[in-house]
Amino acid sequence: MYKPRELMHSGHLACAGCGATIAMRYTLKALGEQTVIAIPACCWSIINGPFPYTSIKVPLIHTAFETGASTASGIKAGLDVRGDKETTVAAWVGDGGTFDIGIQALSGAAERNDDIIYFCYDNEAYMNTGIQRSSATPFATWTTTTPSNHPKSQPKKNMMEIMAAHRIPYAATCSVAFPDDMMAKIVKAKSIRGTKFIHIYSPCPTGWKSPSSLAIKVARLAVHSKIFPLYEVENGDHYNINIAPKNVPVEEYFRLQGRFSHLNEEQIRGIQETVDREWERLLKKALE
Ligand SMILES: Cc1ncc(C[n+]2csc(CCOP(=O)(O)OP(=O)(O)O)c2C)c(N)n1
Ligand SMILES: [Mg+2]
Repeated sequence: MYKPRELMHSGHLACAGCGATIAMRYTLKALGEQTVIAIPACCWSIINGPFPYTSIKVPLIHTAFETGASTASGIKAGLDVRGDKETTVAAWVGDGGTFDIGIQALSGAAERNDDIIYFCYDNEAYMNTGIQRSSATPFATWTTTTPSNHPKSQPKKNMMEIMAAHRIPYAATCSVAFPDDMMAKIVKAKSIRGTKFIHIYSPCPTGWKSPSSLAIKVARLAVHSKIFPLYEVENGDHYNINIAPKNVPVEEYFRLQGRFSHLNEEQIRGIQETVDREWERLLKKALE
C-alpha cells in the first residue's frame, strides 16, 4: 500500500497552472520515496530547478532528449546488479520526447519488457522551446510552427495504440483533473512487472493560451468531451474505460483555449465527428 506522502517541494520553476507539475506531484505521491526518475530535455528539466537545487525528493537523472526510456532501462539494470529489486524506476518524458524523438528508445524498452514505468506528460507541443507542434498536437491546433492560417493538418498520433501493439502488460491514460483515478492507476502499474506506459493529459496554459485558473477545468472537459478518454489496456488487448464521459460538445472545450480560436463552425463540426467516431472505436474494444 502506498502512503500519500508529499514528495515535491513548493519552490519549483513551472508557469502558473502547469498541468505537468500537478501531474508530478500526484505521481510521486503514488510511487512513494523509493523511486528513481530519468528526465530528458523537456519543461520538467527546467521546472525541477538548476543544479544543485531540485524540487522533488527522489533521485533524478537528467538525460538527453531521445533517451528517457533507455536511461530508465539502464538504471533498472544497474539496480538489479546491486540486488535492489524494490526501487521503482520511472522515465518522465514530454510528448515530443515520447511521440517523436524518444519513440525508438521507448519501443526498445517495451519490446524487451524492461521493468520500468514510462510516464508521458502530454501538453500537446514542444513547450519548453516555444510551443512548436509535435505529433501529439491535435488536428487544426495553433502552435508557433502551425500558425492560425496554417493550423496543424495531421491528427494526433495514437500513442496508446502503438504501446498496446507492443503487448506490454499495462498502459493507461490519466488526467490531472481526475487525481484518484490517476493515483490508482500508478499504484497498479507499480505492482506489475514489465514495461508500463502511463499517458498523462497535462494542460499548458502558456502554450494553449488559456487562463491558468482554468487548467483543471480544461482537463476535465477534455475527458467529458471524449477528446481524451480515460482508459487502461492490459496485455495489449484488454480495454477498460474508467470514467464515463458526459458527452460535452467539443466546442465547450475549444472555447476556453486561444489555440483553437481560429476554428470556424464547419471545422468544429468535422472535429466533433472524428471525436465521436474514435470514441465508438474505443468503446467497441472495451466491450469485446
Ligand atoms: C536532440 C535534441 N533536439 C532538440 C533539443 C531541444 N529541446 C529541448 S526540450 C525540447 C522540447 C521538448 O518537448 P516535449 O518533449 O513535448 O516536452 P515539453 O517541453 O513540452 O515539456 C526541445 C525541442 C534537445 N535538447 N535535444
Ligand atoms: Mg510537450
